[in-house]
Amino acid sequence: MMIVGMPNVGKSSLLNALRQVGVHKGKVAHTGAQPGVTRKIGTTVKIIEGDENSEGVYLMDTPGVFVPYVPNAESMLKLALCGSVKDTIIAPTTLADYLLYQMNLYDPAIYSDYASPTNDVTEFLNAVAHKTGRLQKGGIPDVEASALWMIQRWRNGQLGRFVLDEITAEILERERRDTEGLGSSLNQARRADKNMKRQRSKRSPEAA
Ligand SMILES: Nc1nc2c(ncn2[C@@H]2O[C@H](COP(=O)(O)OP(=O)(O)OP(=O)(O)O)[C@@H](O)[C@H]2O)c(=O)[nH]1
Ligand SMILES: [Mg+2]
Repeated sequence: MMIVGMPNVGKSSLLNALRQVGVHKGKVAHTGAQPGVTRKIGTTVKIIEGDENSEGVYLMDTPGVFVPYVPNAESMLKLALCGSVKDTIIAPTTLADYLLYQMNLYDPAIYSDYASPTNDVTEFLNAVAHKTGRLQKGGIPDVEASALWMIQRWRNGQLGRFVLDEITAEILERERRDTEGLGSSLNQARRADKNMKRQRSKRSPEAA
């Protein structure tokens, strides 16, 4: 079997856990709290012993593969907040702004140790910086470090445990329709690409 999925979702951890439970052996795959820890397809790892009737079950770990299209900016922010993309891709203050929006939807009281309820990310990060001593020379709040710290705390489950997606029957239906549409437009794009290549090779066969 092959284990595939988005970066940093726990594929290698799952492989290690299945091996531990199945054949009582220790960790073989590297794991870590950043995307891109696994860099290539691993060798097969036995997770169920064989017997006279079967050869057992083997598992292969793979590097995370990011979705080819992210439908909108908010989905990208959610993925980044969950650690699917490297933290250098989106500015920490932008991510913290989105986290603040989500925490406010859930319950502003979850950050009451660091800041008063607010919708203003600058005000929020300034308060966090002062509260946690993240200050630069001259007492200037280090908003970037404060943003990264808050994001990390949220990822560790220390700022409320809630789902970023709003899940209702209506939303699920819309999502299903959107992905269906995406599938057919992807197929259309592939067909158009194939046609173009065919036309081109007809015009200049030596280039094909
Ligand atoms: N809370 C929680 N954390 C988990 C779980 N499984 C894995 N993790 C953590 O999630 C992080 C990523 O785990 P990995 O197993 O390295 O994820 P991956 O999918 O192999 O990541 P890439 O190889 O980078 O694509 C690590 O910090 C794990 O400790 C889980 O079930 N619950
Ligand atoms: Mg991995």
